[in-house]
Amino acid sequence: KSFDFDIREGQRSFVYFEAVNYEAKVYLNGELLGAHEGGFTPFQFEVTGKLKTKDNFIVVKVDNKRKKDGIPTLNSDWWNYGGITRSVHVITVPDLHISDYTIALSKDGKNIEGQVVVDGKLTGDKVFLSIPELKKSIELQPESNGVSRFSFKAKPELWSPEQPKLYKVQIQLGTEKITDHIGFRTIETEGYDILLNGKSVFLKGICIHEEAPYKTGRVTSEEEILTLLGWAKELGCNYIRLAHYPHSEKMVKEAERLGLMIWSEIPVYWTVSFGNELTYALAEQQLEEMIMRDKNRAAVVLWGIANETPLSENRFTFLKKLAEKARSLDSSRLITAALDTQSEKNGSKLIDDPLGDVVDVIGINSYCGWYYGEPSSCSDVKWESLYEKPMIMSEIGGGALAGLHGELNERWTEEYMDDVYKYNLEMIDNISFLRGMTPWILMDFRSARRHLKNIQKDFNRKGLISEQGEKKKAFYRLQEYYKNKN
Ligand code: GCB
Repeated sequence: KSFDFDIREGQRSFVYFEAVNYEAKVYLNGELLGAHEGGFTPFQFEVTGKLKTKDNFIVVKVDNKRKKDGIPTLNSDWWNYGGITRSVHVITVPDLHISDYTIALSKDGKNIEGQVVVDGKLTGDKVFLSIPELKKSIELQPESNGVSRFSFKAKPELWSPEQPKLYKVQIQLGTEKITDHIGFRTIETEGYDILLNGKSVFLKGICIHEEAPYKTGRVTSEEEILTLLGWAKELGCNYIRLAHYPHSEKMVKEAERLGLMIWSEIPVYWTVSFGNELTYALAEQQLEEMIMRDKNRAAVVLWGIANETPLSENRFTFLKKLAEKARSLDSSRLITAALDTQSEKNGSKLIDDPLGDVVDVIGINSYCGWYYGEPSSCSDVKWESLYEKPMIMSEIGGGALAGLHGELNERWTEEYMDDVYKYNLEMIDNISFLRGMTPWILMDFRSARRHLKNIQKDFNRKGLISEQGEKKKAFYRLQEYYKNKN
């Protein structure tokens, strides 16, 4: 659809894409603006001086071909919807404008600190930052590179799942005024504990794919977001794992408003080309775009850098570098990865993946009762770890077709799946260093790998809820468990 544009002196304009999966080439009025690779994070191109007053056309050539050296790679257990999957915006700002800001509570919890970055020619211009509710208002003088840092004493009411307090923050530069709603909290680990605002917390979570309830396809509306997050709240969650790629900004913001802590990850999934430098560069770019987008979201407590990546030297080098990059971009959050490699020691599972040394929190995916063992054997599975770090069970679970009932030993029935949960929850209670969990998964989701006739019908059936909103038995078991869990 063509659009008109009001061209004004002293303004710059950008075309901003929330997400295009997977490769995008963007043209404005027949001229190539640029290209982008990576399906779940935002990017923009400047169009100042290129827009006409009438009949502008933006054309996006999208290629969703799977690539061996891409992130993700050829193989994934989700339907990788292609195309322009999120909104596109034309943004206009003054020549001199605020291009970035980071605002957070300091690690010791005593100050609010951060920086505002301005872009454009400075002639003594000042930036004003205010948090009206805290009666705080400061004036900043950007340095010649446009950056102004600040730190001031403050005692805000802290953001937490019980009290997801957000403060209105305003930043002003000339006539430009930006308003955000920001929460303040600290997150750290101490031994086996995860400390939110200095207190040990157990992350009661669930994994979520960005799959729309009822209609399937990608989540596009606020209503769909609220349905998914509403179910997570109903389950008793204080935490969610947004699998296996960055979800929309709206999803993150709504979760924050509802008091759900977040694990957000990039699709370094299974066997990507760990030996390929270009693949590394792609992963790093997605990591950076994810962090840049959500660094002001208090709800995000964990950056996930990988999921179920088989052991190799190349993989270790790749992921170690990625973790270092994440820390250099954002030293305030915890780094994690979902691991599925461990040894057996005296009948116990021993977490000894070398990546355990690199991450702050160890995620473990383990499908006892589904991919190995009888459900009833799971309560006897014991876990040990080489690392004195918190562990999160980042995936456990089993599948069922909603409405299919039968004996406990009949796969795909709600009873079987419920039994998987029953014994896995007993196993979980025996792991002294476990500080959180996100069973797999909130809702059934489409996958090109799941063809079992009459059961899967191209859906992964490990959802606690079907894609038509029917809750399975295991939903209520986990709900009961979370109700009694501190
Ligand atoms: C896993 C993967 C997840 C799959 C799930 C399954 O371990 O991390 O993406 O969908 O198992 O259902 O097999």
